[in-house]
Amino acid sequence: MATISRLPFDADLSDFTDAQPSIPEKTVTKRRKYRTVWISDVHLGTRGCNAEMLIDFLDHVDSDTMYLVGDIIDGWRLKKKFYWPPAHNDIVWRIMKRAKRNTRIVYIPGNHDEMFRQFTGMNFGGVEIRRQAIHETADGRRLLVLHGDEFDAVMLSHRWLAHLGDAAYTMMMALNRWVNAYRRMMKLPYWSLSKHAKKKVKNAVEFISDFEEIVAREAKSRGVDGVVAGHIHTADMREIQGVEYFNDGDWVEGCTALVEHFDGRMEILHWGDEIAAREAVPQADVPADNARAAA
Ligand SMILES: [Mn+2]
Repeated sequence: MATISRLPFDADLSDFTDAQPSIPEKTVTKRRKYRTVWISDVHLGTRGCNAEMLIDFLDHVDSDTMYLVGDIIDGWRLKKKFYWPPAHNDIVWRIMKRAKRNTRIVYIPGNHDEMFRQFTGMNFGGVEIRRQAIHETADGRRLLVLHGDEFDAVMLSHRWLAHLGDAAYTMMMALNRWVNAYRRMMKLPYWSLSKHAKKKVKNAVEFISDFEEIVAREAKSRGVDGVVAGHIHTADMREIQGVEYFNDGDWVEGCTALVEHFDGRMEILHWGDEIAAREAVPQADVPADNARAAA
């Protein structure tokens, strides 16, 4: 508590947004604009965070509303070992700048950034802190937005996986970094290790589908049309028991965002693929949708 109260929340945040980030904002002729963007599980403060990919995303995509669906900052890991490179500050800078440019930003802290939950209902430099939210899409569907760790206790049978998971996951992410550093050197596109591993490991698959079903059941009991969650680092969108289930994935290795188009249509953006598509087209800043359609 004592450490929290010393955080400079009363400081004039324009001091921060007026300063320049270490990685300058890209001058993109026309940013892709969506009605809504959801991102989560960024894990700032850890080596696993794919900050450069997220910076690239933020420099190419804009929205009327942006939801930060938890585990944006990894307070657990930061407590053990302080790690805060300039690129991580640049992400905070870009989010605050967006708020200043009138993007509505709703921050729903997760379990790794639960220290912000005590500020629920408050607003910091245009960033609203909420425990959960109801989002209404352009075509009038109501979506419950939450991080998803609130269901961990229900998933008792998988508790061992949560404990084993953290160590194993940290190791896998280290491996993922090496694999992708090598691939970058060889000019190969970004490749997600755990995306492939998750498909093959039976327990992980069961864990994910149990989570998805529990979350969908909760949404159904709350009488909403759908639910947007994060937490399990697995992007997905599908119907479960008559409820729309969305997961925006993560920026540790999946590097995905969930977006709502202006007509209410939802889509998962795989930013590694978007960068690859952009780089395959000779002219700069051609929207990846066009690049895909042309391919
Ligand atoms: Mn989480």
